[in-house]
Amino acid sequence: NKLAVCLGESMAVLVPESPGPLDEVETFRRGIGGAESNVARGLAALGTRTAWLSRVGDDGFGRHLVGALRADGVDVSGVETDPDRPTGLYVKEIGAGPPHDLPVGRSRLHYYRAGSAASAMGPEFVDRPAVAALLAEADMLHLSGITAALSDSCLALVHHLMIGRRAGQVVSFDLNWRPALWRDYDPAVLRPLLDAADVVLLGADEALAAFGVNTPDKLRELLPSPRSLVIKDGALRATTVDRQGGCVTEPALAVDVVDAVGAGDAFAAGYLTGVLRDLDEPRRLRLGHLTAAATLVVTGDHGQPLGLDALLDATPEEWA
Ligand code: KDG
Repeated sequence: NKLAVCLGESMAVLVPESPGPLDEVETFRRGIGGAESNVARGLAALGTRTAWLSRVGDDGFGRHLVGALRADGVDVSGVETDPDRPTGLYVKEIGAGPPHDLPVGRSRLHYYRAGSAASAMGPEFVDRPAVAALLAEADMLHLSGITAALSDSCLALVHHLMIGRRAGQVVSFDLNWRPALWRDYDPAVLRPLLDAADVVLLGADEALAAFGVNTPDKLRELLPSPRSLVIKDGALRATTVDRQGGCVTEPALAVDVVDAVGAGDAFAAGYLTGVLRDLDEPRRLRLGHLTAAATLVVTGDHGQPLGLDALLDATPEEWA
C-alpha cells in the first residue's frame, strides 16, 4: 500500500449552527479545518495509507486535532507540539442569502492563526527523525500554497521539501489561493513552486485571481513542467491538461451545495487516490468529483463518503 504524506497547518474551526452574518450567530460547533489535513483525512477515508505532518500548540485544540486525525486512520507520528505557540483557529461564516452579503452555498473564512505553532515550521522541521522517516518512505507528498503563505520559514520549508524530494516521489501541489494570507507578501513566489510539482491542482477562478489566466493553454504556458495540471471549474467540471496540452474533462456532480469549503481538498483526496492507484485520467477526475460532492453537502470541511441514495441522485451537472 503506497504512502501519501500531507504537510500543512490544521486548525480548529468554529462552524456556526445557523447561516448568516457572524454579528448574529450565537452558537458554534467545533470542527476541524486545514486544507492539507482535510486531504489527509479524505485520503485515509478512501483507504490510502496517509500521514500528516505539522505542528500544533500544547492546548486542547491541538490535542483534539491530532486525536481526531489519528482516529480517522491518519499517521500523526510526525506532528510536533510547540510549547509556546497556539494551535491556529478559524471561524466559518455561512451564506444565508440576502440581506446577508454572502449567497447560500458560499462561505467566508475568518483566520485567527498569525503566530501559530504551524507557522513556525521551517526547513529544520524535516530533520526530526519521525518526519525524516515518513518523507523517506512517502510515495506521494502533498503540499499547498497555503503553507507557502504562512511565514518566510514555512515558504523555505516548502522549497526545501520540493528540492529534497526522493527520486520517484510524486509531488502534488494545490494552489489553494487564499488572498487574505497574501496581503503582505508577493504571490509570485508560488509560480516556481507549482511548476516544480508533478501534479498541480487549481481552481480556474483561483488561477485567474492569482496569475490573471485561467484557460488550459494559458495555464500550460505559465506552468510548463508539471505532468498534470488539474483545473477545477467550479461546480461544472474538472479538466486535466498533460504536457502536450491534451485535455481530459469530466463533468462535476449536481448537488445542493451547503458549504463549499473543503470541497477542493476532498476533490484532491479522490484525484490523488486515483493517481496512487494508477487509475486512468477520467476515473481520477470522477473519484475527485465524488469525494467533493460528499463535502459540498455538509457544513464541515470533510464529509462522509456519499451513501447509495446520494450517489444515485448526484447526476453529472450537464445532465441536470
Ligand atoms: O480548503 C479548506 C481550507 O481553506 C480550510 O480548511 C481552512 O486551511 C484552511 C485555510 O488555510 O484556508
